[in-house]
Amino acid sequence: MKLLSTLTSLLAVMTLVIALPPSTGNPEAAARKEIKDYKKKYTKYVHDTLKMRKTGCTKKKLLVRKEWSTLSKVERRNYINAIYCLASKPGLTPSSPYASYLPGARTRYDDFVAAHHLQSDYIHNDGLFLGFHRYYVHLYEQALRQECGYRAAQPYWDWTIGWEDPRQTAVFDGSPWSMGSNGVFIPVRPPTIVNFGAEIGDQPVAVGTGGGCVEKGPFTADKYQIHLGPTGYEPHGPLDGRGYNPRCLNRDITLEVAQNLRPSNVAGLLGQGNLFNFSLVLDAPAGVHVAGHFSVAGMQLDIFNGPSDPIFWLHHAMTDLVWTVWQAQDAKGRLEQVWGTVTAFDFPPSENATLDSPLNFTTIGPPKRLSDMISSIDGPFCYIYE
Ligand SMILES: [Cu+2]
Repeated sequence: MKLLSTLTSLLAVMTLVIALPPSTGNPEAAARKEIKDYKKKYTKYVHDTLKMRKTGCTKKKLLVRKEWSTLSKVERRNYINAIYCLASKPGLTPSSPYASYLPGARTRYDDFVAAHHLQSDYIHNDGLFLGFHRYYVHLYEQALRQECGYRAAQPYWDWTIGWEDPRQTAVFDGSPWSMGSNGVFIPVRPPTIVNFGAEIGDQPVAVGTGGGCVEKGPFTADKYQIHLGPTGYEPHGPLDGRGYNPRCLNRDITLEVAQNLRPSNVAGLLGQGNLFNFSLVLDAPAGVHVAGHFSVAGMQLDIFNGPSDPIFWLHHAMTDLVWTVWQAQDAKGRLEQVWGTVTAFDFPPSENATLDSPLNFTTIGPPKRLSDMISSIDGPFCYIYE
């Protein structure tokens, strides 16, 4: 009898152990669960808000932005082909007032790089950053759809998948259905000197696992060329990176930096209580926005011309995802929050950002105000992250 009851309680303990979530003792698994809960609340918020809507952004009209690895091979090729299309069309910049300042911008794709280049000092490390980049990704998604026959939504790169080694992921594995591989490994080379701007100055960054032209997949030198830059790292291209400089796309996947893309970094970010703290954590040197760019490196080290690498759009869709999910945790309190000024690191010192602050999209879209950018399901926007 005693043995039986001991056995029973032993079994009960074992069941308890087995029933415990696998996250116990594993901070990254626990963080994944936290992110999932934040996303659940976001999805519910969107569906509850759109439930009664008859006009504007309705449930029917929602564009569903999906993670790259969840797309079928056909869906991924459709997206890649639309990028080729945009990169093969003549741009508007050569016949615009910006032509003499940015003579290197030739294609429709270059128009998007040029718009970012021209606005760079006003839309990074400040109160306009999130709003500008939300519309910027939207305009790109719209161009793919309206000018290149793409039917789906802008995909995103979930950084937390394969942060241990991004080279092994569906995004970077170099297959025809990836966003292209790492750059060719160049073993002996000095670290790249990045121009971080007035606040930080010029700094070397760690050498990664690539360094040369993208080696495999859809964006190798024979299939894809970039034209502008470098402007944000040494040595600069002609005319400070504004001249025509056709060349291969370069990458240098850096595993030390990808360490900052783990689930606990994202969960910590989503747990911030106000937009000021959220923005500081997002954009800290070890924050996920910087880490997304700097773990890919190559052209992702060039703050002016970073959109030259098509991975930029998947990274910024994910950056927008975290902002969107964060906003939805307390829509009433968070949608209208504004912080900071309208110049990068407030240099030169500028006025505070407000909901009336203007945003300029040069040749790719009409001017907007920050207030137009705060909701992903109002104004020009109607999308949901799956
Ligand atoms: Cu940017």
